Amino acid sequence: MGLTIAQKIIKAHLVDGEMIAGQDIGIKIDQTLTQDATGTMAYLEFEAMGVDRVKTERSVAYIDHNTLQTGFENADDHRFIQSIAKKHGIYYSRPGNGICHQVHLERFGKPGKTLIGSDSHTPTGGGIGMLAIGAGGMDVAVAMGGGAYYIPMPRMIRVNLTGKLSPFVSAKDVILEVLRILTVKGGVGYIVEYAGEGVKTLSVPERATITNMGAELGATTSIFPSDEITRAFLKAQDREEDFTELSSDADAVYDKEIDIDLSALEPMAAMPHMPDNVKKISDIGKMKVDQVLIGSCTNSSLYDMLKVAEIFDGKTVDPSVSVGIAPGSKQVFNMLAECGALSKLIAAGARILECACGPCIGMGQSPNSKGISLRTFNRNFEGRSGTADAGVYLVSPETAAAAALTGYLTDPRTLDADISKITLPDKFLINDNMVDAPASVEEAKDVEILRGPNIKPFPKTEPLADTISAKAVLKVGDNITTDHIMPAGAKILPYRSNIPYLSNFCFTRCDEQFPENCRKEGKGIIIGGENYGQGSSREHAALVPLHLGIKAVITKSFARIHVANLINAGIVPMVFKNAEDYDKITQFDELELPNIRQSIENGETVILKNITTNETYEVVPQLSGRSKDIILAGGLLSYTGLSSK
Ligand code: MIC
Ligand code: SF4
Repeated sequence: MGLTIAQKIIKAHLVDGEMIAGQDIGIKIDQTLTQDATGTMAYLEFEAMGVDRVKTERSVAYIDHNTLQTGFENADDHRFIQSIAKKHGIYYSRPGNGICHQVHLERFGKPGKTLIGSDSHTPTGGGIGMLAIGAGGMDVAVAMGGGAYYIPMPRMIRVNLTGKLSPFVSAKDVILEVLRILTVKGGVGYIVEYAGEGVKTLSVPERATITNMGAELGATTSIFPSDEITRAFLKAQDREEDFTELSSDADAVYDKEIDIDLSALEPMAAMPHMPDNVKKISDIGKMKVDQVLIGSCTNSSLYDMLKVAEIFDGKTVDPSVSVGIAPGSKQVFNMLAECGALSKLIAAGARILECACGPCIGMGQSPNSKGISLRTFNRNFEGRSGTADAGVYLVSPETAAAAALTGYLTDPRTLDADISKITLPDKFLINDNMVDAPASVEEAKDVEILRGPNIKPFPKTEPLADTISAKAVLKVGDNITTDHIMPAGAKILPYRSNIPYLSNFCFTRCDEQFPENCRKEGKGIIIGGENYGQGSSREHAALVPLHLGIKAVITKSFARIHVANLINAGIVPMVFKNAEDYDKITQFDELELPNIRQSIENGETVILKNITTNETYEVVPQLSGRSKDIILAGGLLSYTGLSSK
């Protein structure tokens, strides 16, 4: 039987398990990336492992999330990461060099290699045929130390692309269409592979937009073939030697297939407050827009920026709209400046932001009250923009630019600009002077780790108790995101290295009293609906509940990275055997999980007693061989003998 592209890469990296869908496999990791908001924790964990030098082919630490620096905290964290990178063999991409995924695609990603990153949009690398997966910080730390990365062997979805995108219809519209079809939970347990004639009509930055936002499907990752277009991109990045051709076998078997005719697509938007709430711009109709933001790891390539510059050329942005633009990397920014496109953006009245995540993670540029914000980003979760009642629409750069000029949601096909002549350069501007190489093994001994007062130890874990008795301190509905669990934004993000402080904000978007209730009770169980924990890879969404005494999370289903983070933190993830039992539990019911330890040891379902109502339900631990042992030990660090106790 033939293999898909992803299966070929997995096969070449398999170190544990068998490639049987749903069963745990361990794969060797060639490259890792971290960003600063998850990086401090990942490096504290790496330090705890006592490994001198990373064992990967390439590990890169990026600074791109926490660049607002409203106090000493972030600058201290940057210095910590810089020093630890230097000491342990990790390349360090300085603040100002750009968003991790954009820079990694440009300068480091390689077709056929494996990459895990402590950020859910790591699949951007799939745009050049890399098996690039988002993971929790602890998993990245283990991979840096040479350990395998464990995932359930994914199933495969094939997206057959035919035709060619029409002018002003964009790669963003392709992924919005996939989201419309599959929804935010449709990709859980799958790798999405793009195939068909339409593939060769898409450039690498366009492919990367699609694999990037594939994260919103809940998929393990997304991947494109590596072909002549990939070769041309790598050659233009002066690294043709990194190219390998990759395609699926003609008789490869997929579990699901979707057909998309690129020629039939229209400009679309994901409406508030979910990336799969997708409608055609023409169906949404006329709508006043208050803010337009162009950038983020989804749509900040040179290609995207050049299109916007062309649309803006000689025009002025509407007086009622605030327009912000953040190029994705220093390479993009620099090239925009050199070719004069930056001047067109400035002249039109755009507010040029630093090349970083910025407003995508709520670091500034919050919209006005009840404001309508059009963004080229990938997430529009409620409140993520920093304005609780704002409505965020996710759109292509073309659609964003059109609204910037008219002040209204506008079908970009009505614009009188010609963007068809824009192509990628044969040669990108190569200047890696913002990437610091690590110290040599000899010099590394003398590198001092610079630790600011913002860095606090991570919470203590304990081996799993025989029986858990605790109240249902919180009950939430479907599609709870990690932004609900552990919000980000300018006020909170600087404290990513300070779990005790962060705990004051845990779940407050759902229940203001949550931290208080947990502290009062000292322990608790969370009850959730479908797709609990979707979105970010932030392990803080597990570490902070752990700090607040959460012992178990019982839901209808989980998102992939979050369930792994819960296990790593020693919190037991379980799903209701009968989904209707979810309805029978009320907040503050007294619950008990008798003999949970033994049931997990024996691989049995667990009994959940509702002491308040005198009912009994069955719940199924989301654990396999290795993760069972991790939970019994009280989390990954205890399992590897490295607990902070
Ligand atoms: C995000 O887009 O939510 C983030 C911020 O990039 C996160 C990581 C984080 O929470 O630090 C992600 O997507 O993993
Ligand atoms: Fe940064 Fe936004 Fe991309 Fe997350 S989604 S990595 S915050 S740009």
